[in-house]
Amino acid sequence: MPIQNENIAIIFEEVADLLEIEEANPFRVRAYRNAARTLRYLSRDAYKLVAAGFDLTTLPGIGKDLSGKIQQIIKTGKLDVLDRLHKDIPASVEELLRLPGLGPKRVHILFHEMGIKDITALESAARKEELRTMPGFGIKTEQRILDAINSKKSSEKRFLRSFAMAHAEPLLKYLKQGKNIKHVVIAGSYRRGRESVGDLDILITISGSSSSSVMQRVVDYEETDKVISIGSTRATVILGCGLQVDIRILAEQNFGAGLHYFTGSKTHNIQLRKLAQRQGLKINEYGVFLGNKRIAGKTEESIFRSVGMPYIPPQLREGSGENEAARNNQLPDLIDLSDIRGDLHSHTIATDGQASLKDMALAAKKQGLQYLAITDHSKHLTIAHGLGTDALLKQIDEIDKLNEELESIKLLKGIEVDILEDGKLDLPDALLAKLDLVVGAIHSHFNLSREKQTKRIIRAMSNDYFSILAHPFGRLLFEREAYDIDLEKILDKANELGCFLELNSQPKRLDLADNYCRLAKNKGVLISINSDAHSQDDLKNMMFGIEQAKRGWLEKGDVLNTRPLKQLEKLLRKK
Ligand code: DGT
Ligand code: CA
Ligand code: CA
Repeated sequence: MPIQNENIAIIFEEVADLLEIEEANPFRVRAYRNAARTLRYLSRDAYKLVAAGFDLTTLPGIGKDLSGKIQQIIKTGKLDVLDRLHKDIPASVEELLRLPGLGPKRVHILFHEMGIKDITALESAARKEELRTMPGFGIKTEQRILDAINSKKSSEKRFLRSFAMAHAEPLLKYLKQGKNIKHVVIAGSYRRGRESVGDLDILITISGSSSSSVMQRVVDYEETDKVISIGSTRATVILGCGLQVDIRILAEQNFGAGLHYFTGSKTHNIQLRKLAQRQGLKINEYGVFLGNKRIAGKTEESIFRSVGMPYIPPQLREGSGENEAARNNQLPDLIDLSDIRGDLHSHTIATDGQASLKDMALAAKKQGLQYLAITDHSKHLTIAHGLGTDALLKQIDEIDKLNEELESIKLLKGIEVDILEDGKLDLPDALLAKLDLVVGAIHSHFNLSREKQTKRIIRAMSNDYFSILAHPFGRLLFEREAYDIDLEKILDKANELGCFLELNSQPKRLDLADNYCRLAKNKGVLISINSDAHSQDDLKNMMFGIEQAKRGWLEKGDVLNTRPLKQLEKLLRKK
């Protein structure tokens, strides 16, 4: 994709910042900043102007030198002067610029006069009260820097979606009970269904004008631990669990525009704003404007409609093609929890689960499922008391018997079999042949090379009885990195062999990740969204998997376990 004006502007601003740290000629610094501004306000793409032979020096603030630099960026994506500056100034020094209160002048002093190269050094200097005596600093600035470092630290902390949900939903309920409160919605990454959130962004509309009583309600909430800031329409608090909550009160007529703006993502918003600009429209958090006339903003639908688009579900709003798809009427018809017919990965007390076969079956029936596959661990996974041949044969019998008495739910006989280091499966083929499906998983040797790990999985999938590759990357959010595999190769092989990949719905796993779901979809490999339940309650994990699947653009047809039992059995037998 050709470079956008915004990106050229960002490069110029970075050059200006770095030059200022180097105490370059102020006129030179200003020239870059002016050029950045010109590019931002330019209504046409610079790369198109250049391609058409347009003379950039006719633009305000662009001389011969800068025109040449713009052309270099368009041509190569790089800029010599920036490369040189990067050699002299470490990235960790540049990062200091992003702390509120620190501009290039102060960073110059920190870097060149105090030898401070990163945030850690800065924090320690501030704690030792060494900053306050430097020119342009003082006690107040020193304190502000410490505050900024603290808030940066806490803002970098992210929380699992499931954790955020456990604290967000009660707060939402509490707020809704307040009188005068009309709408309460959680926007931001939470609404976009992300697997983790940095903070919660809550939007409220009220009847009447008593915003202060609403803010008081937030402060009075029993889980509110600390009030960071509070105003008439905005408040930021920290809950006892550590989650930060940003609360904004919006005017009813702007609700759609505000909801859209604060749902983000930022990238989506910027793209949509640009698209609107080309139609002569301006979008901001208060609405869509044609000149001074507001033409949309009460609902989100009205925002999209005003730029000629259907409604884009929040889970797609990442600036990864959804705006184009919407314009061409090619948005996916996203899968919904109600499309799920069964669950193909679950455990019982026979291994590390907490419920019996029957209890799991009844719980699945209660969830409205038609089938539930029991896939306990195999013997290699000793910490989970994995099943050997005899124990599995016994379970097979039990399931057959139980199925005779169960109504409107069928248990499928399965196993979560370990994929051994060499790619062989942990149980003999003759035994696997007796099952309805085989879910294969890696639980050891995470550190093999990409090539070896990929080969290992492909060898496992090539087994005649292998059905589904469980949690393909083995990642645990905030705990364990994914192992290294060539997913494209694995998907191609899965296609060839008639295997499926899992989207494991455990909130810590959510593996496959959204972008990989999308890749699987594009390759035509069906995904099985599984709860990996270890208890009756865990069956509800499915909802987390569904959010991730939506973020991966999956439709009903892309998902294996949306099939009714008969069709599923056919697909499993195909192999
Ligand atoms: P998080 O909290 O890190 O998980 O991610 P978000 O997406 O919830 O980000 P957050 O809380 O900083 O802001 C919420 C939304 O507000 C974000 O998705 C888009 C919007 N927003 C915030 N700052 C800006 C901005 O500077 N420009 C634009 N266009 N939108 C912004
Ligand atoms: Ca947020
Ligand atoms: Ca926020």
